[in-house]
Amino acid sequence: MKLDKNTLAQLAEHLENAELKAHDVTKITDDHPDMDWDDAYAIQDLIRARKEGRGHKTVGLKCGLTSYAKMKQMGVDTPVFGFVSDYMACAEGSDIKTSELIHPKVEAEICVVTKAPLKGPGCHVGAVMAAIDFVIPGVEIIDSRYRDFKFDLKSVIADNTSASRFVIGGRARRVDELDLRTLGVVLEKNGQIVAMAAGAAVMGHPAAAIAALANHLGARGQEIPAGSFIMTGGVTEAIAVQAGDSVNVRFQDLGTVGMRFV
Ligand code: OOG
Ligand code: MG
Repeated sequence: MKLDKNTLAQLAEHLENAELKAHDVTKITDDHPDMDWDDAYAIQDLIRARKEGRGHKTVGLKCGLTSYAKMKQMGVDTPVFGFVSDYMACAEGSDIKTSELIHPKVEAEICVVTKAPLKGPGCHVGAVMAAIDFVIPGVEIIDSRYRDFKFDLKSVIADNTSASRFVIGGRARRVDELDLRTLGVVLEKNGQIVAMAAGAAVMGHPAAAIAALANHLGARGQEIPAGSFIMTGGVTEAIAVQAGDSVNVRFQDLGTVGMRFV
C-alpha cells in the first residue's frame, strides 16, 4: 500500500460521488501515480462499504476485461474484478435512464449462479464447473467515471470496474446442457448486428474468468460464497449507447436479453 487511510477514503468518496451524480472525473492515477494494486482494490472495497453502509446489498461479483476484444478496446492486458449492487439491477425489457449515467456502453455477458463456495489459490475450470448451479444470460451497462472512458488498470479497479447497471435474462440452463466455449452471442443495437462472439472469447472458457476471480480473492484471504451471482465479462467489445437506442442480445440456448435507453 502506498496511499494513507485518509487518501483512500477521500478517493472512494470522490469516485462514488462521480457515479451517483453522473459526472466524469480525471484518472486518479494522474494525481496519485505511485498508487499500487492493493490501493486500487482498497478504494473499491471502501466504495462497497459506503454503499452497504447506506443499506444497499451487494448482489453479485463481476469479472471484467476478460476477453481479448475488451482488452484490445481498452488497451490493457489483465482481468479486473468488481461487484454489483441491488440498485444496479434493471428488469429485462425495461427502460434505462441515460440521465443517471455519463457515457454508457453495453456488454453481452455469460453469467452464472454458484451452488458451492470457490476458493483460490489453485481454482481451475473443473472446480468452477462443479460449483455452477446454473448459467443465465446478462447484459452489463458499464459507465466509466473517467473522462472519455479512458483509464489505466489501477484507476478502473478503484472505480469498481465501471459497474453501473445490469440486466439478467429470464432463461437459466444447467451447465451440463451447454458448451460454454461455443455458445454464440449476437449483440444487436436498433435491430442491427453490431458485435458477435462465442463464449471462448472469454479467457478460452468463461469458467476460467471465475477461476481467476477465485484465485484473486484467495490471494486476499477471501472466497466466492455459494449462491453467488457472477458476471464473466463482456464477450465482445463494449458498444456505446444513448437515449433512443434499443439493445437485444441473442444468446445461443439461453434466449434474448433486451432493454431500451431513454
Ligand atoms: C472496465 C469494465 C470491463 C467487462 O466485462 O469487460 C467489464 C471497462 O471496460 O470500463 O466490465
Ligand atoms: Mg462487464
